[in-house]
Amino acid sequence: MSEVEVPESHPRYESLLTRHRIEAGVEKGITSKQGLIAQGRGEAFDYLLGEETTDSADAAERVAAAHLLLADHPVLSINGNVAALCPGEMVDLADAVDADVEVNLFNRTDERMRAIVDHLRDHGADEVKGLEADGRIPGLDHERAKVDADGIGDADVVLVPLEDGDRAEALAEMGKTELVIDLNPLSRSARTATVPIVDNIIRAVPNVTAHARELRGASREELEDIVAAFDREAALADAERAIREGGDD
Ligand code: PTJ
Repeated sequence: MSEVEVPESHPRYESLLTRHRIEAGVEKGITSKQGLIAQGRGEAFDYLLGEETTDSADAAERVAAAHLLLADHPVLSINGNVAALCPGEMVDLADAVDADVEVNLFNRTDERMRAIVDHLRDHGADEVKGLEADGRIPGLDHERAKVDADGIGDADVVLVPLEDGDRAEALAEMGKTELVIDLNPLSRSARTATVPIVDNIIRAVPNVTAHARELRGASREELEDIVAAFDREAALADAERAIREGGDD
């Protein structure tokens, strides 16, 4: 038995663990109630994908790692679902690519902001951005637009997992390279991303970190070649095909 009262050999172990973490996140005041709905939506797509990282998602995760390594100022954006599902893994990725982490909420309240910052510190983060909120994303209403001017405001590459479509679009319009993790290949977030990663965040983040560690010795030219070879339309089409056909071939 582990964190959840189900043996790891259970065929739906990962899915049950994910649900448990989101539920615990709501109880701790980290995750919003809407986060439960978002989780249910994601879970349905993951079920259709066979709850596995497809070859195409793995390739996108490698491209995301290359972008993060090439970036001048990479920032990992953290919302209430991300904080509940993989806080330590996000901190580990930030270490691997020398990125900032910033809490950025759709349903922003001071209590949730502080709870998430503390939760990330408990999982090893030194500095967590987001409380300053002295920058704005143009074109969004007040609360959702708040960012740190020296965080997401200044970033050239942003990882935005489980984002709502409006804000993903607004960030893309600011000219930022957007790496999106979203199990729905038809979502606006995935469709506006420079690199759409159609995979469960629980699998995706540790895999981006593993790729980043493996690519750390690569030259700038090699990383640029990896980035240039990526075809986002093909990645989205692969994901949609995998969902319709029930996982990888
Ligand atoms: O914490 P907050 O206030 O910032 O709110 C965060 C949520 C997630 C509630 C908010 O951003 C929201 O409402 O998002 P949406 O519009 O429901 O979109 C979430 C997307 O993430 C959907 O397309 C889901 O399919 C996808 N998703 C859900 N769980 C996962 C996921 N993708 C990858 N891994 C998951 N575990």
